Amino acid sequence: MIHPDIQGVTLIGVPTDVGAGSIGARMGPSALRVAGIAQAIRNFGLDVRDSGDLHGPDNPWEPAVDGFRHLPEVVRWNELLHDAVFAELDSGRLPIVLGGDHCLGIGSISAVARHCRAAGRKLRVLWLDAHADFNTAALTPTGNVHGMPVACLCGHGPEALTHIGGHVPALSPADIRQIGIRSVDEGEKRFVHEAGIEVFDMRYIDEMGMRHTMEQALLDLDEHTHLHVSLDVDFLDPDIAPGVGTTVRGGPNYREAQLCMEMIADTGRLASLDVVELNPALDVRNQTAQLAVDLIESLFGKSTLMRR
Ligand SMILES: [Mn+2]
Repeated sequence: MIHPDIQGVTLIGVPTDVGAGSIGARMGPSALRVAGIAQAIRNFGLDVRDSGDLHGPDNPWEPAVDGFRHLPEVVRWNELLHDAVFAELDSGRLPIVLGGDHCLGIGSISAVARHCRAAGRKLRVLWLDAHADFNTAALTPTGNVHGMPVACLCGHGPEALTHIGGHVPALSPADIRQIGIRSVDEGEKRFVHEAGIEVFDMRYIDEMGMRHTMEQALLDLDEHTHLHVSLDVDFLDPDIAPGVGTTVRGGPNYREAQLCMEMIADTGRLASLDVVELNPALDVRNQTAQLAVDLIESLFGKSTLMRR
């Protein structure tokens, strides 16, 4: 089940990997389309519009400058995405961002936050990821901006990125729940704690189970809450999701991932979604894209429940 106010769903392809450490995520939108994402959502009786791909700058594949790789290109793609996501939300539709790498979370979620401020909605962001993505130019070992979107959204980053959406910070750490985290740089770890982001790492999921984890992450949602899911495909265990540039062992397995999605669906508050970091060049027979579509079906309310 999605948010009851939603008029329809719009797919926004963002074929870029300017923020990533490997190339290939630019093919993510095509792979998700080939895996049948539009029809899968149409099967719920929803009006689905594929708005095609955004057109931004090429990936120059240069080393970092002042701690950032490809900053002008990252800024441009995120400005384009911000405008596209905001327009869809403004017309009452649920945008699905087909990434592209996770730097796109900046443009997408800054637009969601702006929409929520204008509409007087509360916002809850679920960041499903193996990484905290809370690096800064000073902390990052690589300069790849896909490791920085949460920091940028919380106001820590270059002005050209933190100001997208017109409000700094775009997001309060209190609005974010991170789930599945298992690879965080040392300095980044300290910074996440200082910021006060609530993190459900893999140790927590191992000890408490996915059910309890999701109950905690979804606590205090009400009818005015806009729920945004930012799904980095590296959230999933690489055994089931090999098509990612930054795989980390020990992620949620198939059933845990399904339960995670089903419990989000049960809230009936989903109102926007990013699917990012899918890298078809590293995939095996498009299985990771197919898995992503499978999980999105659960996110939209497909259930294996046999109970009445
Ligand atoms: Mn990520």
